[in-house]
Formats: sequence, structure tokens, C-alpha cells
Amino acid sequence: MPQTHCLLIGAPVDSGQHRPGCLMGPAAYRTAGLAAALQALGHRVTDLGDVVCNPVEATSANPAVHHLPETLGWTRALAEVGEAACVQGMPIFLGGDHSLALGSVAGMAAAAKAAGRPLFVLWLDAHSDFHTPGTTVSGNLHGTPVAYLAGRDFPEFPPFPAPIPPENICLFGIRSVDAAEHAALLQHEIAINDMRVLDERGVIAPLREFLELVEAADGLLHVSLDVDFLDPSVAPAVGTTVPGGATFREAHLVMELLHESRRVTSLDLVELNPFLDERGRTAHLMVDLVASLMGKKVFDRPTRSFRGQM
Ligand code: B3U
Ligand code: MN
Ligand code: MN
Repeated sequence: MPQTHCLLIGAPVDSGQHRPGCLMGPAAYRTAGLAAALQALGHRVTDLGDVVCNPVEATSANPAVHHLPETLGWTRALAEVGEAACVQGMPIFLGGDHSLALGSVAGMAAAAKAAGRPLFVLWLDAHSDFHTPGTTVSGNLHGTPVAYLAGRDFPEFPPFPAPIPPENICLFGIRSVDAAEHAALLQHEIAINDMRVLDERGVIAPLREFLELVEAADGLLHVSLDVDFLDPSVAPAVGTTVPGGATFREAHLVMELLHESRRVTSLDLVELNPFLDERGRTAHLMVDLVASLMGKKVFDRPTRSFRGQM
């Protein structure tokens, strides 16, 4: 099994929403043993520590938008750290709320552009996060990163380095979409695997379809895993719980399929709020999911499927 150099990037971002606690996320992942879990799988781990945010003075035309200077500061800092890290190995961003992906994906897009490779994004989330700073009603910028990476209108932000074509974006697990996001999504050819689709087709077929596109294009794949992708019964430590999410087993299966694809080049772990956790169970589940993504399995079968061996 080829070893990966995993670069842990602490992103204690709390400014993309109102409920305090996500800034404790990086410490919770470290406490739950993320580095040891990766090392046990044979990977090399470098913990780059926590990134520091220098706010950038700015205002938004939308008065609902809050903490814009902090979010701009995180976006810039995380894009820089991420772009530098991905030439050494696989950046794993330890969030922090989902606004951190404004920076993490910008860094990956800049690196992909420099390498002349197409970037694909898999968004595992209850929400579509497709607001712009102009359309958000809550003013919570954690609801905006997919729109930013798709190249929508973000006048307050640096231009996205290389907007990601809609067919390279896959939303997976969504079940909460605001009216403005819904209208905008209909204008884009983004694959929308909402829970209705996953209930009917399961997780395997839609995910394989997307992974085949990545493979055919020899693409890089960024995975953004929001805790609320999971059902709140298995992952309670999140501010915006939405019932009807992925089960424990579905989530592991997604991670195992991603591992088998050998395509994942960067990862966000977002929205964990350890203050809302029950004896660390959500943090531990997230660490276990990363382990599945990085090759942990019950039986180490050499082939993609079991069929050939039966
Ligand atoms: N779409 C809503 C809710 C939301 C988005 N992302 C999260 N919640 N976690 C909003 O506020 O933009
Ligand atoms: Mn999200
Ligand atoms: Mn979400």
C-alpha cells in the first residue's frame, strides 16, 4: 500500500457562523488520535499546527454578512498554507466551520492550475453551501464556499484562482437548500445527489459515476466532509443538525470507495463543534472515517470488488 504524506493543517475557524465552538475542532481531532490513526495505516504525518488569521478590513453590500474581515483573513491564510502543503503531500484541513473551504479549495485550485491538472470537488454535506455574500439571508459565510469555487459573484473576495467547472463538482447527501441556492443550482450543471437520490440509488452508483469522471480526466480530487453529512444520531457535535443524514455504514462505504479510487488529494474536516459532542463520539467517528478514507478496512482484499475471489 503506497504511503501518503499527510499534512495536518489546523483551521480553528469560527467566524463563518454564530455558534461558538468550532474553533475547538483541531484540538478535538488531535485529542481523538487522528495522527496516530494515520500512522497506524503506514502513512507519514506532519502536523503543521494551527494557522493564524489576520483579518482583512472590508465591508459587504449585504448587511446580514458578519465577520467578513475574519473570513477574508482565513481565506487568504488557508489558501497560502494549503497551496504550499499540497506539493509535499495530502493536506488535511482540521476545521473549523465550513467557511474555511473558501481558502482550502482556493489553495488547491491554485496548485492544480500551476500543475496543469483539473480539480474536482466532492461536497459531503446536508447543505448545498451555494449562497453568495449577496444572497445569504443568515449572513453565515459557511453557507457560501461552493458558490465561490464555482466562480459565482464574490465582490468582497479575491477572485477564485481557477473556477471549477460545474461538471467537476458533486454535492452528496444534501437535504437543506435555501430558495436562492435552489434557483442558482438550477442554472448550473452541478451533480446534485440529494438524499432522495441516495435513498433510491444508494451511495455506490452516484459516487462511482463521479469518480469515473475524475479518473477519465486524470483529475485531482478535493473532498470536503461536513459533519452534518452524517445523521445527527451518530454525529451530534454540529451546530446545524439536519435529520435524515448518511448512516454510519453509508459514510464508511463512501470513504472506502474514495480510498479505492486512489484519487483523493486533499480533505477538509469541517463543522465539528466539540462543545456539543457526547464524550468525543463525533470526533472519534470523524477520525474513523478518515482512517477508512486512508485505507483502513476489516479485510485487506487486494481487488476492487470481492467478486473475483468468490
Ligand atoms: N443555508 C443556510 C443554512 C446552512 C448552510 N450551511 C449550514 N447551514 N451549515 C445558511 O445559513 O446559509
Ligand atoms: Mn457545509
Ligand atoms: Mn452543512
